[in-house]
Amino acid sequence: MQKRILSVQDFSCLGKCSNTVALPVLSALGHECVILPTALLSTHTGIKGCSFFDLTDEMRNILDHWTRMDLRFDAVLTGYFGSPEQLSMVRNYLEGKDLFRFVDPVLGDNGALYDIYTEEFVHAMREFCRGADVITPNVTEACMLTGVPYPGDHYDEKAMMLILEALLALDVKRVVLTGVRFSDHEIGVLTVTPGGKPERYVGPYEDIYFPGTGDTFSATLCGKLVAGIPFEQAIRETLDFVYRSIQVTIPTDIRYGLCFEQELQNI
Ligand code: PXL
Repeated sequence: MQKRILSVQDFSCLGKCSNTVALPVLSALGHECVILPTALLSTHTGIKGCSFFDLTDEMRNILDHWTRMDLRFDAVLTGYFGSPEQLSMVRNYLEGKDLFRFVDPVLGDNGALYDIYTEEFVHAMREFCRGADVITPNVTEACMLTGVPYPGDHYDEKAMMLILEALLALDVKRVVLTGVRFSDHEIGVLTVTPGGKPERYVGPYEDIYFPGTGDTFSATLCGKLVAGIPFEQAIRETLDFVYRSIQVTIPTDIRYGLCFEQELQNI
C-alpha cells in the first residue's frame, strides 16, 4: 500500500541532491512524497557562487497550516537543514507522532563541516537524531555527532566500533555508517542495532566524488524500508542501485549529481 513520506531537505535547482532526488526515488518506490523545503539554492553548494535562500520563516507557515489540518505521515526522511532553528521546529512538529524516522544527519564530509554549519548546529543535529529509527551519517558526520576524533574514511576496527557504540548511545534503533572505505577498491556501510553485532555491506569503489550520492542512498534505503522490505535485502538493493547510477554517471558531467533516472525503473 502507498505510504506518505515527508521529506525535509532543501531544493537545489540544479545538481541532483536532497529533494530533487527524494521526489523521483520515493515516487518510483510507490510512495507519496510530501515536501518541507528548508532552503532554495541555485545549485548544490559544491558549485562555486551558488545562491542560498533560507526558508525558515516559510517552514513555520507550512507547519502551522499542516498542524491545523491534522495531517498524518507514515514516515519522515530528513537531510540538509539550513539552521538550528529549523531542526527544533521540525522536532516539535514531529513530537508525539507515530511515524518511522529516518535521519540523514547532513553536516560535512572528508573530516570537515560544510561551510554554513556551526557547533551549535552540530549540537542541534545530535539532539534531532535521538530516538530515530535509522540514522545514516558518513564517517565525518558520525565523528561530529559523537565527539570521536575523525580517523579518516578507511576502515579502522577500533575507531569504527567506538563510533558505532557512541551513535547507538543516541538511542537510535539502527545506525548505518556510510562511506566506509574497506579497502582501496571497496566502499560500503557498517550497520548495527542495539545489542547486535556490526555488519558490513560492501561494493566496488570509484575514485571520483559524485555530489548527491549520500542523498540518493538515503532516499532509496528509506523508501525500501518503508515499503516493508527487510533490512538486509533493502540495503543490498540500495547499494546496487547507487552503484548502477554511478556507472551511468561516469561518462557525463559529474558535477550535477547522479544520473539515476535511467535506473529508476529497476530501483
Ligand atoms: O548532499 C547533501 C547536500 C544537500 N543539499 C545541499 C548540499 C549538499 C552537499 O553538499 O550542498 C544544498
